[in-house]
Amino acid sequence: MEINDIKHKKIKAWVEETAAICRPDAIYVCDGSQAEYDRLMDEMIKSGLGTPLKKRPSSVLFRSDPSDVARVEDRTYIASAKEEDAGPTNHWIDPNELKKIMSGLYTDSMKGRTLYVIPFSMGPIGSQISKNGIEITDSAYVVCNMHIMTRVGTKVLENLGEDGEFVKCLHSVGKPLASGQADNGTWPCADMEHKYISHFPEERLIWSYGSGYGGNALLGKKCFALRIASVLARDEGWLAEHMLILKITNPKGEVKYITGAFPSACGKTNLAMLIPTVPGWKVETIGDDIAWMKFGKDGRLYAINPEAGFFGVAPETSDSSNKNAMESIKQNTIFTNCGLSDDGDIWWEKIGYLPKGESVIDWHGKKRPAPLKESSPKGEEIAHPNARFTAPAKQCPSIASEWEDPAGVPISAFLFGGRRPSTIPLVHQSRNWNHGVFIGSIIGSEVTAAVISDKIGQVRRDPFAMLPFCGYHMGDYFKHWIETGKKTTPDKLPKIFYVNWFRKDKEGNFMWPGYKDNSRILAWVFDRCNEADNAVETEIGFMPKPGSINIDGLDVKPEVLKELLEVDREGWKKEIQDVRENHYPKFGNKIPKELTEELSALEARLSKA
Ligand code: O2Y
Ligand code: MN
Repeated sequence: MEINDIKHKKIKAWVEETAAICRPDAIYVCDGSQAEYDRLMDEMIKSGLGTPLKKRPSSVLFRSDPSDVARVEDRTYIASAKEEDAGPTNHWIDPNELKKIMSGLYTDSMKGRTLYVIPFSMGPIGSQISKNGIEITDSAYVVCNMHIMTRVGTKVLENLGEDGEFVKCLHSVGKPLASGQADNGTWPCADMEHKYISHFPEERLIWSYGSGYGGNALLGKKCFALRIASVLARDEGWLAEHMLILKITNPKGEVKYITGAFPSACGKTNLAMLIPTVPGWKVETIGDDIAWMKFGKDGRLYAINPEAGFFGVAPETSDSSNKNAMESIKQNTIFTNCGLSDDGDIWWEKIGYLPKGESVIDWHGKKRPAPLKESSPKGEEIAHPNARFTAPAKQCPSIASEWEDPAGVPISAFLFGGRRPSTIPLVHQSRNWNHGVFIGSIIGSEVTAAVISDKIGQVRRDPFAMLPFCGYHMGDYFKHWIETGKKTTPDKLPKIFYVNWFRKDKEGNFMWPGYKDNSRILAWVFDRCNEADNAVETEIGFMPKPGSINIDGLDVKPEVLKELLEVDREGWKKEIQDVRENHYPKFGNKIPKELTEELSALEARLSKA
């Protein structure tokens, strides 16, 4: 498609304006077809950037530059008009100053490259909950990833018509080519100090420069679907959350949908694709990372997964940790920064088997002897620890038939979790909505020796798992959650649960098996949503009645389960002190009074007991 085929005047004008600054050699408007995807992939393979995988049909491996392997939080900005609106947990720069710096960088930045226009929809096209975006990029790798992660092409332009609303997403890898110069198979990107991942919330605008990787470059995901969408959600009265979405069916055939927010490294993708061990129950996937939720006419919250694919962490994904993910990546998958084995397949640490053959090529592109162990010392990994697969969600065996329902699915429960070796029990339910918002506001994970830090043992709080993704002041975000609870009757609101799969005993061993057996907790949550008589009221909320968690066939002793489900009063008192002295003060006077009231009420209940 050509630029003159664009009927939407504002889109056409924006593309022309951008091209006049970035000066690409060519402009191409993506139609979203398979032929387009195949052509761009072929070009990247011919140029030496992509390596086709003999063992996986239509799948290609890419290796990025070592400076470009993950989201760059230090270079991520919320350039709101007022600094106060970005809040203390975001990097703020004056939008005019930032635009000046970045306009300089964008000038001539696409020379020698093609400017691709990607019309995309976050969510099923035409859904009342979905939103459109246009990403301008000079990276074919980004175009192919966007094909998988979003709905791309002519059908989106048709949906936009002549004046539909869209979010402007501008991306350049920041590596212009001189005449006759080529990348020669190397990953184009700019130096770290020139990478900028910038958000202008008032203009619903994203400018990304210098990185071609993941969340920095696939602008529909973290930049749009969370940072900009969280602002839209606040202004329009809905929720844009960093949450997976699950469908659960009980042995009677009754269905419920739940969402869940977890900080990173808590097994969110594994939970999203869980194969239950509890007999008669079925768990299916609607989404693994992001949920957009709006109230329906019936007063319930309906969720869609705004994405169409998974951008999952590869290392440690195996048939035993996540069989459904392994099935999802058998074909039509883009792999980035994985190892390559002699038989032409990808390989990564803890994939569940050793690579075939005598050598492997690591993520740097270096040939090495095939490993004899499934794990590698830190810094010597064959696959980068943040190596990724990009796979179509429809390839997941556990994908629910209604995952693309434009109406969304009605949500019965929210799960909040974290990696907490002590204090937080296996599961408890909030007393009410505001208490649940309080729980969401304090979640986080304990810093372990796996990270070099002087904060070992301290809780790194990640409210609602949104710390790097909230596009405005987190105190205002808490307020938005409190206000959301007033929009319908309490019976229609999702019930809120706090789960912790990561309790450890005195010897440092995990007390709960986790993974598939988390289905036993999901079953209890499900029954709670039916007001089952399976809970007791405690100071911290509702907890499972003895015998109400099914542990048949599980190697967990009843006394261990009892300990997992006890209220650790001393631990909670320390928790309250940390929230009061260290966590909430970060948000200044923006902390809603409802949350400090919840904190005091919890303290009072614990001191009475
Ligand atoms: O490193 C990146 O660019 C990807 S980050 C990511 C990808 C998929 C799902 N979640 C995340 C995250 O950081 O939460
Ligand atoms: Mn995520």
